[in-house]
Amino acid sequence: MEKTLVILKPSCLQRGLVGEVTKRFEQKGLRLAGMKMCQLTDDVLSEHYAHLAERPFFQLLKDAMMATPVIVCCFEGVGAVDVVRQMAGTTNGRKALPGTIRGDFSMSSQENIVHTSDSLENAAIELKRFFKDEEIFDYKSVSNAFIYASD
Ligand code: IDP
Repeated sequence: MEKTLVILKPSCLQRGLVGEVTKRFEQKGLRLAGMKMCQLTDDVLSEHYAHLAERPFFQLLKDAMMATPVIVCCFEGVGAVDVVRQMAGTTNGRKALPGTIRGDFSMSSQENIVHTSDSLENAAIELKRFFKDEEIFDYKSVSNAFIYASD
């Protein structure tokens, strides 16, 4: 099982898509292991988006992520990092495929509804950034036998 971070961005909250997006991950068969609303700060976003620090849109991106509170989620499942990333679609909503979250609900790169971890290594780092250990729950999912079978 892998755990991955999803952030429901201000665009998700403002567009009234929190239930829709969460529903997609739940219906896919991912287990919700943690979820909370929080107001992000410039400091945590500078760390989270450090790989974009030299890009011209860096401050705009951080401002957009601070425009409202966000909801941070931890989803768990077999191959969860890649599954969640595929469900989100490519960064630019205009290029993301229909059927993906960004492809269905976004028309830009900045306001693209969700953040998703891009590797297992980064998922672990990002989950530690946004959650305390006791905020991630390891309860048993009774539906697993009907989601995974032997593969
Ligand atoms: P990802 O979110 O698809 O993993 P990254 O390249 O890590 O993509 O970029 C992080 C976030 O920065 C994107 O989700 C998007 O909100 C924002 N972003 C990326 N490229 C652009 C751009 O060209 N203009 C404005 N915002 C951008």
